Amino acid sequence: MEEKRLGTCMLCEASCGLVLTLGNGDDGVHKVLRVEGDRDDTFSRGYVCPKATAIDDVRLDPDRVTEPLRRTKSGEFAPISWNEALDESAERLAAIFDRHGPHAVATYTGNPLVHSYGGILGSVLLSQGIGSYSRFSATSADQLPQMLASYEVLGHQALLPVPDLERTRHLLIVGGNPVVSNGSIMTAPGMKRRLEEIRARGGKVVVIDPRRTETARVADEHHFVVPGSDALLLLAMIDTIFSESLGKASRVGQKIVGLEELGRAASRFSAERVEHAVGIPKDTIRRLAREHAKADGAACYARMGACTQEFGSLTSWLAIALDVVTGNLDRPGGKMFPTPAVDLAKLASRLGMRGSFARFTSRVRGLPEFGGELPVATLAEEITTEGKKRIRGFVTMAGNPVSSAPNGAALDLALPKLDFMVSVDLYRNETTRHADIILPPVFGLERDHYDMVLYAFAVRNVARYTEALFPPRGSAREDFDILTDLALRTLQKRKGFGHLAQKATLTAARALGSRRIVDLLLRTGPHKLSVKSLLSTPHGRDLGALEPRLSELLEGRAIQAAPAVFVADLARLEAKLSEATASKREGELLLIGRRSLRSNNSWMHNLTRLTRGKPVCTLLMHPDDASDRAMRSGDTVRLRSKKGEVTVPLEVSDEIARGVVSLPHGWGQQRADLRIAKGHVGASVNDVTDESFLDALSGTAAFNGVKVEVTA
Ligand SMILES: Nc1nc2c(c(=O)[nH]1)N[C@H]1C(S)=C(S)[C@@H](COP(=O)(O)OP(=O)(O)OC[C@H]3O[C@@H](n4cnc5c(=O)[nH]c(N)nc54)[C@H](O)[C@@H]3O)O[C@H]1N2
Ligand SMILES: Nc1nc2c(c(=O)[nH]1)N[C@H]1C(S)=C(S)[C@@H](COP(=O)(O)OP(=O)(O)OC[C@H]3O[C@@H](n4cnc5c(=O)[nH]c(N)nc54)[C@H](O)[C@@H]3O)O[C@H]1N2
Ligand code: SF4
Ligand SMILES: [Mo]
Repeated sequence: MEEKRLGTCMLCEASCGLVLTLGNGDDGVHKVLRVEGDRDDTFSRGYVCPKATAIDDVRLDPDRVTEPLRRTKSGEFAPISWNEALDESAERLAAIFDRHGPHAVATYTGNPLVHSYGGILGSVLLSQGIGSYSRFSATSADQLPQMLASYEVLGHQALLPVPDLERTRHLLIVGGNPVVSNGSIMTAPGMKRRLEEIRARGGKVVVIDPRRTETARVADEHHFVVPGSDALLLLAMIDTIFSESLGKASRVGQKIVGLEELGRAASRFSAERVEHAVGIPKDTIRRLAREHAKADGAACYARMGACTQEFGSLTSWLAIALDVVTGNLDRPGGKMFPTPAVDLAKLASRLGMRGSFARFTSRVRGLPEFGGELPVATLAEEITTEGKKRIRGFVTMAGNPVSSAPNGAALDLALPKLDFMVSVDLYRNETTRHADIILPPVFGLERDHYDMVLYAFAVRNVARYTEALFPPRGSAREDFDILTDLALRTLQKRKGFGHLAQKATLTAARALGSRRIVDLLLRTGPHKLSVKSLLSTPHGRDLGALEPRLSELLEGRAIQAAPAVFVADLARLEAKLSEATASKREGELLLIGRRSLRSNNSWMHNLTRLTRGKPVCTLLMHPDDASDRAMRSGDTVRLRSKKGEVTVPLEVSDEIARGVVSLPHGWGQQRADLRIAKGHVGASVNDVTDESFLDALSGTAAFNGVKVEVTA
């Protein structure tokens, strides 16, 4: 018998509503037989991408871990009971804490937990509860510079402004490919249609990217840019706005400090001066500035490519500054702040937790803390470098840093040096294969879903709650339950009688359970909703267009247009500008990343449905660069940096700028225990990226702009 049920896709940030046909397959297994977009969903309106069709394949993947596993002496994994697994993990972690102190146990939170309310709550409760001073996450391989920009400019790391996509007349996309990524820190299902709608109402979409991306192809204009030069471009645009008196900052309606200083700083980087380094002619830079300033609602959207590069923090700052100067911050059609039904940023504000930067630094390399976390680029050396505070115990949650951190190969070599490692994950991936114990979580349709984090970045105020459709496979448990249980047991096994507040918090959280916590957050949130009320509107609740709310969020603070840390970092940019005019080394190319619609970071490659067809992990190269090297599409080439080398197939195309090559991340599962993924062509780009090539200000990995050579 077949039945139709509603669900939410949690594979990326778009949060599409799904209509799922459940029934028994030919193999007799109860499963999802068909996945369709929910046309009645108030937000996604029927949109889905190919990944959604594979959502149940992950649940049923024969390689999925469904019982707790312990690594035996011979290196194989053998099933054990939950009680044994949790107790042993807690005991080993507690012993390391007691013996070596709070730096010696590290935690790493991976990307998928953002898509699970229980997971995100559980990971925060664990990292803070056990009292680790060595916290890491994918943030420092991703959006950290954007959070730092918000922290410095607006005084709160979680106040990330979002383009008002439904009303904007001018969207400048710098280093994002939303048609493929489906939008990031800009939750909006159906990105292609939404971009087309901007154009249909007479607006304009401009893309700045070293590759003519899928997004560039639906835009009005695309400009190739030299990787890592976006800060120069934005400074030159801001300079044009100041020098031609096009600014309208007063329209923001808030106290703004540092505007003059911003103008002075920008005046050092005129369009004439930077055009060569940026690769865009000065007249075009000026025109882009004028169009941005004059549009009736403009937004500068800067994302991954703008963050994970040498000047990620400067670029992220200038992307906000451009919208401040042109009076587009907090304005309909500009960049705005959603009012989510669970308003975590507001809650954090009330608790005085607006973020922090450089309160302390990492032991080995002195990289700055951000929001209590250290950059993942320094994780491997914190494990391998001797000293009292060396990391000896490690907890990973939904992460795969061997594949996702810069120079993951070094981490692959470092992890065996740990005294103990426990991982909460669906798979024995490149990272978790090093764990002593793996704890299996439920996945996707096995749990309730409410997008607690991503609705805070939605281009419309919306809410949708869907319930679990399947029981857990094997003995898998909710991330929330695993993480809070592990934290509590670890504290209980520590010597002495301390940590009373943490124990009380964890006990209370466990007693409530994640669903009741979300319910409480919904009830006390700005829209006064509840799980029950959301369940009565299964196609989602439209809570209206974004509304100006910056004054409420600033709580009396002024906007800092020219924060001192960024102004000081301009010296580094200045040095780069001088270097750019000097000639580069013979044969040198700049490596950038790429995402594919059918792939999700490092972990959906074990599914036949998504991976058949031509290989995705190819090195893109411009025809002129290829002919210089007498190379052709299909050749197997060697990609080499100062950190490592991989062998990958070449794809020659003029969609990539001359002097630039592109390889997607997350491939090269040869190291993992994944039968299908092992067989794919490709390699891990992070065997080539460099843990010392960073946005030096924030410590964020610079995946884009890595100097490489390509040989036959
Ligand atoms: N070179 C290069 N490197 C990059 C990037 C790049 O563009 N270029 N992108 C960076 C970015 S933006 C990110 S976000 C990171 C991602 O990097 P990570 O967050 O480190 O890793 P993922 O590849 O997302 O792997 C996630 C793991 O979580 C598991 N998982 C999935 N769902 C669940 C769940 O519900 N619970 C639990 N417990 N586990 C689950 C999966 O099985 C998988 O093993 O990579 C970064 N690395
Ligand atoms: N299908 C799919 N969707 C995903 C993911 C996935 O793996 N697959 N991952 C999810 C995650 S974790 C994230 S963080 C988001 C990321 O979402 P996006 O930021 O939209 O995704 P990317 O494809 O990484 O886009 C980065 C763009 O920056 C460009 N770029 C590289 N270097 C530079 C530079 O120096 N300057 C400029 N201007 N551009 C540059 C690249 O060519 C690329 O087009 O996507 C999410 N959605
Ligand atoms: S865009 Fe695709 S992966 Fe993302 S939520 Fe929608 S269906 Fe899922
Ligand atoms: Mo990400």
